[in-house]
Amino acid sequence: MPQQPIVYDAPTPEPRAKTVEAIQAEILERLIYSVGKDPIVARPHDWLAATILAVRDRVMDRWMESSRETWRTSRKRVYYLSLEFLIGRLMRDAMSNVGLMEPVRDALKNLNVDLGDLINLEPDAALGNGGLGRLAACFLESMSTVKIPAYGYGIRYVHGLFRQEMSEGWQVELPEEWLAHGNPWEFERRESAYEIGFGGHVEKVTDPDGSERQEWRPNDHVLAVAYDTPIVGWRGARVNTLRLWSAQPIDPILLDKFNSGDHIGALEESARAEAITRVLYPADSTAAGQELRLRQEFFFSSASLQDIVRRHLQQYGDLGSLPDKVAIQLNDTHPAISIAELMRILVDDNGVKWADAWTLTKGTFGYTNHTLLPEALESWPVALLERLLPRHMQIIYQINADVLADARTRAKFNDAQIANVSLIDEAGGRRVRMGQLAFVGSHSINGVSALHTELMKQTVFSDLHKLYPERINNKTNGITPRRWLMQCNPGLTKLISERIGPEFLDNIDLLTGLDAHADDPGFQGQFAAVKQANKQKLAKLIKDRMGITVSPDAMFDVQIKRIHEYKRQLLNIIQAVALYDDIRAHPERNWVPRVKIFAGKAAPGYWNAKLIIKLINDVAKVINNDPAVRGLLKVVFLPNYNVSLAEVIVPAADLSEQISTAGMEASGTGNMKFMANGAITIGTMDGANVEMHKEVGPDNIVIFGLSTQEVNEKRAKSEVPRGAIDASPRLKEALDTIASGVFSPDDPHRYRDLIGGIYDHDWFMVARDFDAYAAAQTKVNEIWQDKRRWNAMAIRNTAHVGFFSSDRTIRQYAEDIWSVPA
Ligand code: B1N
Repeated sequence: MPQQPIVYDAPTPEPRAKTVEAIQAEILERLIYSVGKDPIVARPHDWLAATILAVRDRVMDRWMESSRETWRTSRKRVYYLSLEFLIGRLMRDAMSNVGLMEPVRDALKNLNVDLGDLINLEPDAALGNGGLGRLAACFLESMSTVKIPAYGYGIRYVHGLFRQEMSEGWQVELPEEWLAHGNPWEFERRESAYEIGFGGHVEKVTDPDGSERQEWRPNDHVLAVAYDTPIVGWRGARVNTLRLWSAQPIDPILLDKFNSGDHIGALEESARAEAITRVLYPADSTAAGQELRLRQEFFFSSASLQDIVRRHLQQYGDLGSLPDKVAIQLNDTHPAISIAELMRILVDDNGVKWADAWTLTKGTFGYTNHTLLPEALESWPVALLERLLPRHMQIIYQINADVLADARTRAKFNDAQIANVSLIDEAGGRRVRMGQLAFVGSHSINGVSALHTELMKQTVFSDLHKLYPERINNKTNGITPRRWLMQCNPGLTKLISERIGPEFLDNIDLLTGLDAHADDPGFQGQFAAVKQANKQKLAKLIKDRMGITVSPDAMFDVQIKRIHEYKRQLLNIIQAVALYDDIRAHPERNWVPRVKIFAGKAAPGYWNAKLIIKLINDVAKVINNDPAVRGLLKVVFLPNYNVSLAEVIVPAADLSEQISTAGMEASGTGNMKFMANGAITIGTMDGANVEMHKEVGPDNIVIFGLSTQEVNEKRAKSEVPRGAIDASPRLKEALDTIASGVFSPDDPHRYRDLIGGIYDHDWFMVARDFDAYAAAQTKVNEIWQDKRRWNAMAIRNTAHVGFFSSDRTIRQYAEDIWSVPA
């Protein structure tokens, strides 16, 4: 039965006052009554907790009002299902979005506490690997900002992405402990708990009316418990919920075992259940492939689906209206099992006819693809699915039978095409392809940049695209300008406000107003002064953490992102070696002083990525200690890259390295953050770089290298890069220097295989793009030496970043995919 919450018109307490006095009083009150600490002995973490609670209180009324409004108006809800949410710190974001920065700063000052210190104390919620997880976090903030009723659904990992330390230049992974001091942001919702089944068998049951249906009888259950975090939009426009699921045992202790003396065995179930949400898989752009990962995927999919269906039934009483009131977006294939789970809930639990259930399912789901890399496309062995989720495997077979029948009869597909669209990969030992499942079960399939979407149509999904040509669409990624401009770069935000007025804060497209000032020497000077101040801050951080002195007058040349061969940190460091050789050979030339800054984590099992980190550190050690290049070249690898570190590095960058092999980076989003903060991009025609080039214009970005098509041709011909290497003495010298052990005298062969890969096949086109890259770097130097030109370009980058706001992206999802007004 539809059920309206009874109390929604009941009077509620007045929203908390936002004056300094009120906030100060409440921080103290929270410290004493919630944290339980006497102000005289309170430690910084206690003040942080008290402050977060006071800030959180000022979000609660908007949070409740947002959800009441959705009930009252029967608006459609959007559910964003993602195995990753890389949100980082929340306090500054929340304070800034509800206009509390200044009063909280003053309140704390009166209490002798520095707000900046507290901000830096908050742990990052690193529940994601990289771009995909950070995109989900930007989307949450934008959905609140553009006032869409939305929920993020994911996993409350006890340990987020590992902490990276360096041991003699090698990456070492340590557990990350973001919950060590508790998490004042979250609300545990014991009442929103669902049983999640695994294993068992399927039974045919006959209902009293004589109809037959399948029923899944799992033999293993865990409990999914909800934890809610408020996500505040700009100016508190709306507050949405991030609901993260935690796995708990149904029976916390097996008393039988305990009583019989098996004290460890008594806790077995508990340990098994909690293992599901204990740790985030650290692989970025690769499929994890283990059973625990599949358990994570089903666990959070099933909990979310049960929650969505329960809420829908509570409000509307019937499932026929599901696609009108519910939009579920699948962030890559990680939650794709949701499609089979919704079918099971509809058909088995609610008696909906198969064909109707399929229409409802397709109407409800949208799927976003984030990568074409073959190693990242998820597939699960049929045998594993049969064992873990037997009913879902049956459902997948049935879906597949329907799709293949459609392909044969309507589209007249041949055998090769049938094999391509099949949900079952028969080649490599029978596996279920999750991309195919997500595609056929969704009404919309989108890529994340124009180029990537085109490539989706031509490659992995070419035959599915022929079968369902209206489904693939593009939604170019974006970033939230609140976190990635206003919060991380208050100096620039103030300067822009003074110059073109503060209206851009609410309408990012107004940044184009800066174009008119790009050549104004006065404004250029102010713009450069803000950059210089940000660089000083980063220089201090580098000094404090690494003991390396860098000059803020040098060009800060930055590549920060996950370490991956396709992202080509190797190309960058080889060019640094070539530059090092050049400077030593020609010290008399007019060199542009550079600091090459790297940061990023490697997947723990990805040997070449870890070796590239070691190489960067080995090269840094030699270069930074060579008096011959002092003041001209430094190389810095900053450990433990995360959202908070990015918030310091991005505003301080002069040059943004976006140099992936063309066709391999689906979009990139770091590229957009640098653009917003007035860095100039050196990049390939890949991912969203293509659209940045279009938005900012060819004169304001430095593009180099092979196109996607050229890369494909070279790969198809299995052409060896010998020619490129022989033609480039600088490249050859740099490669030979590295391979011969100049940077690794303790282990001269350390880089032999890494460099050998470039000689042998050079899959990532490092050799074949080297000369173009080096020439592009020379061009960058020339621009740098013409300060007025550089500054004008930098300003124009900020001016044209509007398109890359995630508000724009979300509005397009809302309009084209979700059919919700924004
Ligand atoms: O998603 C980002 C894009 O901007 C990047 O170009 C893209 O590489 C990234 C398996 C992934 N694609 N695939 C993943 C992450 C974790 C995992 O377990 C794959 N990440 C991306 C946002 O669209």
